[in-house]
Amino acid sequence: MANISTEFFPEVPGPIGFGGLDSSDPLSFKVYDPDRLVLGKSMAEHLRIAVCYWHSFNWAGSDVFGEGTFDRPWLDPAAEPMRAAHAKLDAAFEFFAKLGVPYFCFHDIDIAPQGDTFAESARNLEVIVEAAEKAMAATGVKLLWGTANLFSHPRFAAGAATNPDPEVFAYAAAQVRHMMEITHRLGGENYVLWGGREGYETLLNTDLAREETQLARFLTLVAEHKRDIGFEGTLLLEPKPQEPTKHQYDYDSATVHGFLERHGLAGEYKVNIEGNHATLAGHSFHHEVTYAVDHGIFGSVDANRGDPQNGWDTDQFPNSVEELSLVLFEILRGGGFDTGGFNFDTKLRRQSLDRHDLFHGHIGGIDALAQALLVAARLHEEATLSSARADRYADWDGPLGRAITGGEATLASLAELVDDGSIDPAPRSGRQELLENRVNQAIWRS
Ligand code: XLS
Ligand code: NI
Ligand code: NI
Repeated sequence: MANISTEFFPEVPGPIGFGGLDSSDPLSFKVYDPDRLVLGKSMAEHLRIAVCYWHSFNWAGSDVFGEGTFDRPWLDPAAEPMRAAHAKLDAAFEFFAKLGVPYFCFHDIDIAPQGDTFAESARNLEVIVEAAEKAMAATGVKLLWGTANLFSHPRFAAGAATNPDPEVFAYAAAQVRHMMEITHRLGGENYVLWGGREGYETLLNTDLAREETQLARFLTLVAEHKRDIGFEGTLLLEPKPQEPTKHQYDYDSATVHGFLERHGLAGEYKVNIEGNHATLAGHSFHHEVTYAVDHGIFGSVDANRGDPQNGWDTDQFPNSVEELSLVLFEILRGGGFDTGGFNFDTKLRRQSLDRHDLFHGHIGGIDALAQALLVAARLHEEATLSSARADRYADWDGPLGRAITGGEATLASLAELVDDGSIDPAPRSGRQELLENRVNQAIWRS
């Protein structure tokens, strides 16, 4: 196992610098220049990049057909678990610092080994969190969000909050309570709940209404605990339509929104939107972000992408400037991130074996986001899309529009206007192709 005092990435000397498009150094940013001002804010402040602990440091590259392929010595089952956890933490913080990003994210079981009892797991976690606190202070890397893993252990096979066994609900509550407190202690800016197994495998044994009530109860307890401990970060739910369950209750942003409204939780939670989850739900990444921004529930983003030929969560590094430009455009339209950011919930491909590949994946994804930010800023400055939208709805600010939305108009009063011929609407062009061209031109010119 790697000696904890030696570097894991010795060939990467220091923080990845800005090299510009003419640099031939693959270990340099081509577009991301953290201090560069865009619309009055630095790129770093706009993008608030985080690295995720789980895929990058706690996954050996296994898939359902084969074992791990990556060089992650601390994942060797023969390694002493606490020593391995320290080695993993050292490598992770070395990576965060050398990549030069401001944030990281983790689940409880990513960083500390699970013990035979809850108390032992909690003690292990406390020890590693203390080491993480020191590493954060030494590197200046901050916590974007923490979360509890309520899906890997066999006890969660039938869900956590939605489990038919209330003892599993209680166990999940204990785990979340502990992780919320740790997130608070580490100065985390958000707390995430991804309901990986809050769903069903078959309706034949599932009571949908009961499971929904249980989930609402759980999320209410979490919101109450947030107040009890004085955590001022944002609570985030992460929508996903399925996988590992056949159907997940947090299907997409609109489903989560309806759930929150139904259970008196509106205002307590926002959403953490993941690119690949959006496409799994049959939406675009653009759609999910726009829905959340327009309904006041936009919180944070798990930046990644799927593969259009695969129907599962491949969690690839984001690399489409076209897709990300529209995502960034909507985020800027909503005023930018508050406590959220772009977390790289991304997995290397199984054949990406070199230690450097982790840098290449992140560097490319961060550059794609930076370029998309430039495009989005240009679209804002040119007001291309905002003026087209405003023009399209302008008549709703006129007397007829105001009478309808203000509640003065009735079906009868509207029918009267149509009957006497004073209303005879002429169809107008939506000008989609023109707008698509404008977006492309902004991409080409940025
Ligand atoms: C899995 C999710 C997971 C969450 C955190 O699909 O994206 O990684 O982000 O539990
Ligand atoms: Ni995610
Ligand atoms: Ni995912």
